[in-house]
Amino acid sequence: MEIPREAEAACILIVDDHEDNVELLRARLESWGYRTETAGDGEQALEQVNRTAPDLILLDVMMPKLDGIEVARRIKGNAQLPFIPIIMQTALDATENKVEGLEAGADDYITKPIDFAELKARLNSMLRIKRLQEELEERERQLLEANERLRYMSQTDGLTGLDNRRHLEERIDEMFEHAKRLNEPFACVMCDLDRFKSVNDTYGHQAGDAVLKQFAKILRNELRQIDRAGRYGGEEFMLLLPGTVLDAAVTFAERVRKQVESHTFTFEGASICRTASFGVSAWPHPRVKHCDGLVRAADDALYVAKETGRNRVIRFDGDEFNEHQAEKRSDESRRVAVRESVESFGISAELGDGPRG
Ligand code: GH3
Ligand code: MG
Ligand code: MG
Repeated sequence: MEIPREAEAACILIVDDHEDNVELLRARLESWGYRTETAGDGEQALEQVNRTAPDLILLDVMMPKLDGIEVARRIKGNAQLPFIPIIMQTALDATENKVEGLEAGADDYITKPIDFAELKARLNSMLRIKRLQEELEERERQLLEANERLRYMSQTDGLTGLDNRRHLEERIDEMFEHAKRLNEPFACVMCDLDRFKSVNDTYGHQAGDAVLKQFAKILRNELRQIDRAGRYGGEEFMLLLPGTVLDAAVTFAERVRKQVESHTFTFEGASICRTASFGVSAWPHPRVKHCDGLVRAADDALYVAKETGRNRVIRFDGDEFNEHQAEKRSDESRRVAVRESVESFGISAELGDGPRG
């Protein structure tokens, strides 16, 4: 007899308590090219299935101790197992057995005495279904993998592997809401590499990229598992520290600052030293009402760090921050006063812009 294509390597487990039946089936199945395994009772069948799952089970219903119905129920109830088609062997007149067997999870049945042509057709059809099922599972797995890759790419900065800005913004909203709900502190650190443009100008853009990657690695090493770090813009990074008060966030930023200061960035044999500036804010704080305010506060503090010499950590609403803000305000009011006095002499501010027609 010709070997069915889909059955070439299929292994069929024959379960029957009558040795003669087992031998008869085994001889026939092997003559069709199938591999076979055998079990003389339900328990043995379960053991064998758990050891190596066959491609199909030809299962007798009437067996002492554990009958075929129970064996089918246990196999189909075991989520660890792959899909194994079960064909029940039932007596011709046992309609009840057939219904019970199908309900227990059997996929098909064949009546005894077995008609071998029918058995062959049923085996073929069940093995075809199994193959389709496996193809479907494989496609589903590939789809899940592709989705996971897409999700990762849409949330990650390609250069540094940290969160990208869009993802950071989603994160910070969630984390801030979470902190408020639990009434737990939440800190935000903005940091920016100092004079980074000169890295590109001196060593080239690729060296700049290498510095950004190494900088991200320093951040990653310093962060706890629950913290998040992301690339906010070109050479500007944002760190989110849940459960962290302002003092602790400043200490943390200071530690990172020192790490960066003492680190030698390398690129193709060149050693590059750089520093970074940090602005730190935290909630709860009387002047930080919402998430945007938290980010703005850290950003304002970073601005002050840059203005006051770089390679510094500035805390929002700290003495240095407030002094600088006060200076800025008095500069601004001086400028306004000068403009007003100029205007009071009837000279327009645009006067100097060009000749009058
Ligand atoms: P400051 O201390 O004021 O921050 O000075 P800076 O030079 O770091 O800042 P500036 O904003 O003047 O320049 C930032 C530079 O960062 C300019 C831009 O070309 C560079 N940059 C931004 N993104 C990337 C990147 O992905 N790779 C590289 N190599 N350079 C980048
Ligand atoms: Mg910079
Ligand atoms: Mg910048």
